[in-house]
Amino acid sequence: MPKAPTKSPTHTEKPTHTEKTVAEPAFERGQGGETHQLAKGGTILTTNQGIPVSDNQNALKTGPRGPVLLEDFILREKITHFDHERIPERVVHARGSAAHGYFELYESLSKVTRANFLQRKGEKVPVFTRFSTVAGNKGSRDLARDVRGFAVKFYTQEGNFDLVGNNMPVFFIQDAMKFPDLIHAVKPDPDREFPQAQSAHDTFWDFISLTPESFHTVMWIMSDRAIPRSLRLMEGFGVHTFRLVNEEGKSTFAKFHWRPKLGSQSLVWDEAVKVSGADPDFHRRDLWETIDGGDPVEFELGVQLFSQKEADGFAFDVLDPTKLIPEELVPLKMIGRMVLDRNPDNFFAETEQVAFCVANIVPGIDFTNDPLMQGRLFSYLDTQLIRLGGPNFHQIPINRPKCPFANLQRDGHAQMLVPKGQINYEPNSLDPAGPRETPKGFVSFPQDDAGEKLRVRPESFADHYSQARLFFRSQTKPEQDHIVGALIFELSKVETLAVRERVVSHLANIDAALAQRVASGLGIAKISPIKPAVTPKDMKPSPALSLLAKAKPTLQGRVIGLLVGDGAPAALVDALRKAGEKAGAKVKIVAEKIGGVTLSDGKHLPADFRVEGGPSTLFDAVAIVASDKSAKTFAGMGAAQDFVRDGFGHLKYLGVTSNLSELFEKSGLGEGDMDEGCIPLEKAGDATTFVDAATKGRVWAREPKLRPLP
Ligand code: HDE
Repeated sequence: MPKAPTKSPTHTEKPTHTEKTVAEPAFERGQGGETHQLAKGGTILTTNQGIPVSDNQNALKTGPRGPVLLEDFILREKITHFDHERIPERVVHARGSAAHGYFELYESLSKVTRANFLQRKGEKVPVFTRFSTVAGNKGSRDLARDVRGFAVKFYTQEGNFDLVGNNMPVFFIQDAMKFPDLIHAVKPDPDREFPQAQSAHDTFWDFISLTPESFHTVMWIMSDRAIPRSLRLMEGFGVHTFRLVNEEGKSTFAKFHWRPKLGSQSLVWDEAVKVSGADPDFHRRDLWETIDGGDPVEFELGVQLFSQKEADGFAFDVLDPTKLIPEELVPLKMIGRMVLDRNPDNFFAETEQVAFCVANIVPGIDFTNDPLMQGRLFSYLDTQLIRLGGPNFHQIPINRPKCPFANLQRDGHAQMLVPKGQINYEPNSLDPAGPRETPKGFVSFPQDDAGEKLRVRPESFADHYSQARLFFRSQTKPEQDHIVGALIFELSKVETLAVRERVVSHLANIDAALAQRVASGLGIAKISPIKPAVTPKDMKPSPALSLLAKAKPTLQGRVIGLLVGDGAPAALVDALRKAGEKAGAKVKIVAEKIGGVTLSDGKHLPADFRVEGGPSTLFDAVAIVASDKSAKTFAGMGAAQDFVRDGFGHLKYLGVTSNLSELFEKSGLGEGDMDEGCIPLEKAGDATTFVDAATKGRVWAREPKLRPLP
């Protein structure tokens, strides 16, 4: 007997991609056939050919239990489109998150560049910015130890300028020829397709150990810069030396820097590992929710400007992408700000289809001979052709210039425009109004580059260790410890002893004590020397390279987690929330149940997280507020114990009511462990003491006791 169709109501999303509205009422139909009339003017669901669909629940069959008919063009169209929903993910930087916004200029840069968007103080141009990890696939976790991409598309009046940078100012290699090797080495092994989104494995370190030029960037990825707290709280760099060219054709070199308005902040490694489990979308969610909540994300754009003469006097080559220019040598001049204030409407259409290209520059900005940059000039357009299927991807809304554009290129896969007329060539006399060259157009800087055809590395690129040493020695003690810890962690995952040993030998050229400590952590007794091509030099430490040296006390844009128990003192919870919000933080409530808690005044407090799903790793500072009864409940809950243990272990400021000693003991923390980062919460007034202390970020003095290093 055929079964009667079940009656279950469905909620179909109102499609936004069709705009077919008709005067007659539209219906929403449940799987069981019941209909709900939509509001007047509601959208009618159609096929891609515009044919109204009368049933979006059931395929066409011969009888209720009969076979599905091939004739069902509605089903076939829907499934076919679905089957083709994916495009190849980016071969690197596959996982990304992006936002719209604008760039606003602080003052005219007309002295150094004729770039139209850099002429008039206060002028704004739209931008689209995509942040990414490099090694992991599209679905990998956000908190992998990795470089972060920082790519900005400026939609200027004279075309798109893409500043396709990273959150580190240097790169692993000096020549584009090595890029596929570097990426093959770090990506999952070709036979087993793991490890995913990690550098802690043999192939990566094998390549590194044979590539001394990579050691400066290795110092950066072993530092906390590789595990940022948020995409909003990290720096960005254009990496290569660019050329700015003014109206008179005079050239000035430029390095681009992005600085987050709220300061930089990173996680500690154990925290990053746990965040990866607690919330693999930690960065993506943070960016989305911040903007969605109405808080714009802001970065300042700075430039280091210098002449050819100055460049000639530096101890390194400005064309070498493994070198940075210390800010103490060429100061940073802030020229504008970028405000990201709108989330994408559609992830695929915008974040996935955006096509950045190093070759997208505008009149007044030019390339240099950095061999890595030159290779990139080829790669990005090439990769878009495979990813986006043909040469017309510039017509996709997110890639389309916002200024007029016109030429005589025609046809090609997925042509979206309908060019009119007979004339598709130039010169022509038949279409005098058609597009023509202009003397104001892009002109390449007339650099005299004549030379022999050679496959060589310049001598001036040969010093591989001095800047690695500069970076390491410019870090504060906790930051140096983290580099040591990261190297020991990563190399302990390398199975081949010879690779571990080779890396340590390179480290000895950077800093003898660093190498000793790592060797000791790995149980390597003897470090064999590797002779450097150029003896490393001691450079004056650059405090600008340290995150902690520059950190300003603040909770702006940070998140405080309050673990609140039933019956907890209402006045204290309220005071904590107010003090946190006054300091610019978001305050999230964590409770035993997602339904929330009842406070001492009998009022109900809704929760943002159940404690299992809201571990302290998700917050910048945490407080635990309990009644005597709920303190007992927490003491018996593994998740509450972890909340305390990790909060303490990740060096956070902890606000605690006096009844929590049993919970602390169960978390492995006794009276003797309490330090200046554990702030007693007795009365409402203590909330400010806790919040003021928490602006300092972390209790660094706690770390050596918790994670002793050689
Ligand atoms: Fe990229 N890089 N890259 N890269 N890169 C790509 O382009 C490449 C390099 C960077 O959010 C790819 O559209 C080569 C340095 C970012 O969409 C590809 C070389 C820097 C993004 C490519 C480099 C970057 C990419 C993959 C060495 C920092 C993501 C998909 C010669 C200055 C952009 C794509 C986005 C993406 C090639 C080195 C930054 C394959 C050949 C150095 C931020 O074209």
